[in-house]
Amino acid sequence: MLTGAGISAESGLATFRDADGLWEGHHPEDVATPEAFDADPALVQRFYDERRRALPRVQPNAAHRALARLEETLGDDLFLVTQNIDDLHERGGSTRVHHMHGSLVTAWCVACDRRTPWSGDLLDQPPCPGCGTSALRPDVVWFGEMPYGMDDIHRALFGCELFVSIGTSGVVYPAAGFVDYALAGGSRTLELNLERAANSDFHEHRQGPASELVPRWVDEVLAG
Ligand code: BJW
Repeated sequence: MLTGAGISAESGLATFRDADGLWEGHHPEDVATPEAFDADPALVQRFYDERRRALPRVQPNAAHRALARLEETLGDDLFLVTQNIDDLHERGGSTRVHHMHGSLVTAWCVACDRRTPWSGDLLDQPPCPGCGTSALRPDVVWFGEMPYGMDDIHRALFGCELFVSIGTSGVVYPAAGFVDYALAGGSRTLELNLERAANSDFHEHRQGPASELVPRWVDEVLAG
């Protein structure tokens, strides 16, 4: 199971590429690359500080909660990987979430490589609780960087019974290639999205808002 920004849209978090999305006010290459961070760390820290500050103001929606219900029944048989850096899956009740693009609620010290739970700003260059240097950056994966946990993800994907993609545009790799990887392993594939994604080789598409599609689909699965 792969989720993207669309699953959090109805909670009030902007997607990236939709009209009024996060990129509307920013060029991706100005805020989501290591080069951008080197060139203008304050701009990049502000972009992520604002998004971190927004988290307490939003709540998980019915789609997040439905996936938590599914996990209660399936346990380790559900492998949930999200591209989202928000914490709405966890706050919706999911306990086994793989954040392949990192997380807003941890900070990464590039000096000592320690990751620390974080809820405040990073713009003012706070010291790392581990080594005391001011080398904290958002613990997120930018373009050109290696997403987290790829070995585990590939192991879970290949040969899985069903691969479900929820609310992602299918333009950012490697996540956009997961459907092909699952298909190569013989899996059935399903897309739940407001609009068909760019990588639309799924066996089945259901079109609509995640807060409606996901609970309905989870009910079907749980009913057997
Ligand atoms: C709803 C809804 C509702 C709305 N209900 N649905 C060619 C081939 C392969 C790779 C590349 C390539 N060219 C370049 C690359 C590499 C690059 C890449 O993919 N670039 C593309 C732009 C072409 N990828 C990388 O660099 C990745 N690393 C990598 O490949 O490492 C390998 C490597 C490394 C080094 C050397 C050599 C190899 C890293 C990618 C990191 C992406 N990072 C970001 C930022 C993370 C931090 C942050 O959040 O700021 O991740 S970019 C941004 O896009 C973010 C997202 O997770 C990601 C995906 O976005 P998502 O979730 O799909 O959102 P949207 O807005 O695009 O779509 C929203 C969807 O929701 C839409 O479909 C709507 O319809 C839907 N929706 N409302 C249901 N209510």
